[in-house]
Amino acid sequence: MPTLATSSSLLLTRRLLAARTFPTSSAAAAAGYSTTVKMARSALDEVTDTGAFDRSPSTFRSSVSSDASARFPAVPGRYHLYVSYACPWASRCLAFLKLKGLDHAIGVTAVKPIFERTKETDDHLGWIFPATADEEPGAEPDPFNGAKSVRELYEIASTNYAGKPTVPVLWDKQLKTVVNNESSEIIRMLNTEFNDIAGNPGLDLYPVHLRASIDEINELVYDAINNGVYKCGFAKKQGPYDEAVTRLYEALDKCEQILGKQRYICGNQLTEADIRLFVTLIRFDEFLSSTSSKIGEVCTTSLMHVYAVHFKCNKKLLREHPNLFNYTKDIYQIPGISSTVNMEHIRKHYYGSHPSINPYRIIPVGPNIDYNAPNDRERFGS
Ligand SMILES: N[C@@H](CCC(=O)N[C@@H](CS)C(=O)NCC(=O)O)C(=O)O
Repeated sequence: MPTLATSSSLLLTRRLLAARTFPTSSAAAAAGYSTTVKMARSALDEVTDTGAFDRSPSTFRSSVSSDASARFPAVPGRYHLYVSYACPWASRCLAFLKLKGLDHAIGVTAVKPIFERTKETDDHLGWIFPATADEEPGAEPDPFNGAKSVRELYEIASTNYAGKPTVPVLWDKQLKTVVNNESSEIIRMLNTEFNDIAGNPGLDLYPVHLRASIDEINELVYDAINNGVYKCGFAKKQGPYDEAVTRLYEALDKCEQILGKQRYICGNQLTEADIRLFVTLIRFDEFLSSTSSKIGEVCTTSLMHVYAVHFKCNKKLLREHPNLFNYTKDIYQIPGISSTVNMEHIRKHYYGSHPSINPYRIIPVGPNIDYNAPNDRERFGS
């Protein structure tokens, strides 16, 4: 059994070997991007010959900095976040925007939830902007580039982009390019680099004294839970599914145990590790609650249980883990967080965008869970 460190370095080596080059646009070159990326067209294509899902690394990895002389200085109004409300990775960025009080400084545009053809000239399916603001509640046309798809944004940033056009995208309106499309890095920038303009600059979700513990939990949670549910759902052979589902439930059991002793996953203080865990947990079982279609607006309710059903993570439901279940409610009830959870988009996306998993796009019914219901987490103090 390889150690965590060994398995991640093996993964890194494999990914570096798989990398190849693509030409960058002048904007991207001016922004100083590396030209080496691994190509892939959609997450459903990222399955190896063994039948296992193998996520490719994000491509754009520059940073916004609090230093005014930096290439990407943290100034209000310059950056925009393109998201899907369905996407857990994008949702963690939305949660940081809310918690840090940055929604006045960084705008958000959400795509439509169901993948569509992004071009008439090929069959790529991906994220699409609606043509008008009333086409799909919560989704809006691209206000800055008039792009039809997220793929078009990547093509503005990099000519002939053939990688996976993912969300979230942290977009620089001034240089018309993607600053960063890796949520784990975007949340760190939101945590520290915008403090001069943040409504809540004192909140540090990656505090120095907890970093070792946060890093350790993140490694477990990313591999076994956040990405683990995708490894279950996208596996094309029984063996990789069995392996992923075993690791997933071992990790959930570990988190369940930890949360029996303390309010949050790294102690009695909310950290980024909680947000990273929450975005997967909230997509696990079905859900019934008021949700928002756009940050701040409340709209309809819906039922779903995406990972338990669609991704075959059904050994045990979230609500059968009392600590994890109450913890999910606790995080959901933090002011601002529920407005980042749009169950209608989540449900439509997963059941509607993966034809090889759910060819008829049937949305299963489920029992109702109200994540606004009381929880028992204050027993660890507030
Ligand atoms: N590592 C990236 C992953 C982003 C990602 O995979 N996003 C998905 C949505 S949940 C996506 O945009 N997929 C597009 C596709 O599969 O074509 C991050 O954390 O930002």
